[in-house]
Amino acid sequence: MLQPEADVPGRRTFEVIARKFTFEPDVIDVRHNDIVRITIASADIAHSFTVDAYRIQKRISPRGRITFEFRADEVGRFPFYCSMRAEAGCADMRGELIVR
Ligand SMILES: [Cu+2]
Repeated sequence: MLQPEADVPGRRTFEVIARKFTFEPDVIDVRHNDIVRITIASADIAHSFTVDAYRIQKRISPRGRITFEFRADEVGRFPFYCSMRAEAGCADMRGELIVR
C-alpha cells in the first residue's frame, strides 16, 4: 500500500511565501540526502527561487505557485535568492539552504 508522500522517510516538505521583499521562511534546514519538496507561492509579483550550488532556478508567476523536488546530496550552507530585477527590492530577497 502506498504511503502518503509526507510519510516517506527522508522526504521533507516546505511551504515558502515569496513577497516584496522576503522569503518566509528564509531558512530551509534539511539532512544530507533528504528528498526536499518545496512549494513556493508568490503573494504579489513574479519572483524566483535560485540556488546556484544546486543549479536550481525556479520562476514563480505573479500570485502563482510552483512545487519542485530535489535530493539534498551536497552538505553545506547555500544561499538562495530571487534573481528577478524588475523591482530593485528583489535583490534583497535572500535565504539559506542548510544541509547537515
Ligand atoms: Cu523577487
